[in-house]
Amino acid sequence: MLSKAHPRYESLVLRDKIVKASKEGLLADSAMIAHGRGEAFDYLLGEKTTIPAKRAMYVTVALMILSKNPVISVNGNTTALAIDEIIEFAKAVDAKIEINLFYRTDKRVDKLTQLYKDHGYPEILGSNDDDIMYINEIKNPRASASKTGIYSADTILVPLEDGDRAEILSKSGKNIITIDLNPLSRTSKMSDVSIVDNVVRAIPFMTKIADDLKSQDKELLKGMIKDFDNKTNLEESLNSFKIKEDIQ
Ligand code: PTJ
Repeated sequence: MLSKAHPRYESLVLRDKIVKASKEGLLADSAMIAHGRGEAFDYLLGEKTTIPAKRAMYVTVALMILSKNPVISVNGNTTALAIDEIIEFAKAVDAKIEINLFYRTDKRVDKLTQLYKDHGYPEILGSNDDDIMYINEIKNPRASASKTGIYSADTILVPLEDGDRAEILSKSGKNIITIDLNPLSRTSKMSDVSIVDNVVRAIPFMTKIADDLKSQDKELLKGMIKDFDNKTNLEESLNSFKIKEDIQ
């Protein structure tokens, strides 16, 4: 049993979630490596949501509200860390959720599909029964997508992504948004909007602001999107990292 008094309590809770999900067969073999990398970046970020991350999140929510068919792509890690928060956010912005795995196996897809059902979300896309198409006609699992979901989406939020699929998606002409703690990753560089933050902080923050933005004038939301420059914002995100600190 973890003690709340432990100085690294929050971080240990997330580790526990990942370990449990791994034992249940929900995760890719390399999921813990990905999580550890994220932890290291988050540590250097002070485990806080930065101003550039918030700016990117406002633009994300605006984009999702204005989109015709916004989709949230989920994998093993994102699900393990924030399944309920993702479902809540999808409802807040009227987006679909699709399982899209880098290391796709039928067994993992079935388990994840069942988990979303158990959490009150039976309409999950990307399951094994779904109508699978291929983005840009690339016949590899990284390009696979549900016909009514990612394949026909105009905006896709792909948290915690690998660079290859982000690249395939970004070439498809859709708006690609990522949440990745690594501002130097290929995914962060390839995306139209990159949120350099932990998914466990970013998703609930976006749910919180969705209500406010939904009541705003559409022209205001369009203006926010137009004024946003991902490269500049990524540079600002990179400058938020504490690479140098006094040892006390
Ligand atoms: O479930 P699958 O089969 O789709 O596989 C998922 C993983 C994550 C294993 C796969 O996509 C992968 O190997 O990803 P990468 O290339 O390791 O990239 C993951 C990125 O997410 C890295 O840049 C990490 O820094 C970042 N990351 C890790 N944990 C978090 C995170 N970003 C935001 N929040 C986190 N909690």
